[in-house]
Amino acid sequence: MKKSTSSRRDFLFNSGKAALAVGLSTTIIPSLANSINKKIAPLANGRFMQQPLLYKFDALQKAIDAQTMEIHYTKHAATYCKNLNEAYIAEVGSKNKSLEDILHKISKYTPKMRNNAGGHYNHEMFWQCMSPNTAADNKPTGSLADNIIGDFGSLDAFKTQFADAAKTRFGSGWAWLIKTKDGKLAIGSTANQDNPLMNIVELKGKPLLCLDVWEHAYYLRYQNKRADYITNFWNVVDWNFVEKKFMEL
Ligand code: MN3
Repeated sequence: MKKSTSSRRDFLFNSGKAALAVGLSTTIIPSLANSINKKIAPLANGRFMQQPLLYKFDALQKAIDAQTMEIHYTKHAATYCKNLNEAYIAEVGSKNKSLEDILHKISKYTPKMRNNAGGHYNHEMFWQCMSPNTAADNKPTGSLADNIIGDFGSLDAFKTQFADAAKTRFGSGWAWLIKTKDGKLAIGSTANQDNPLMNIVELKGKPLLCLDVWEHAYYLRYQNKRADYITNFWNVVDWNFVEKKFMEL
């Protein structure tokens, strides 16, 4: 089911104009790397779009197979984006609201907005939390590492707690590392496409790292073994991205 480079290029061409100007045949798209931390804002006509992936579908095989990545990005995530745009037109109309603004006040909106605003935000973040260019002993560094050890005791304790949150989320949802209002790190999970920016969830804070534990994210390769998927996720976590999110105000 692996698509050729040209059909992937066609997909990206059709998915939005921002994809056009950059070199899609390269694994990394440097011009987009700088936009990672920018807010996901609606286009002038009220439409959101998926960011092009910063790597190829088969680039994360240390954790996720190419077919899963392709279906996940081009079907599941694309549908959340499309449905978010429909909800935005119906519920926000011509006003200019960022995705974050909507998520912070999600209780004012319909379940369609909740599911798809969350779905779009979560997937856009998930792709950025992973990188094919990780070392064999992939781990956090710098002040992020210091804070992980300070707040969880050790890196292993942190990983165990995160894995437990991901494993014990019943049904579909996400595991998160967040920064709370008082600057501490915290771990938890949310159901379905909810996320820590929403005013209706228990786990509130700034998302730093997320893991999709919907079956569509791992079932082709791992079937019922969600724990193995979580273990391999550590191989591809982009700790530089997580640290940037942590350092942001
Ligand atoms: Mn998903």
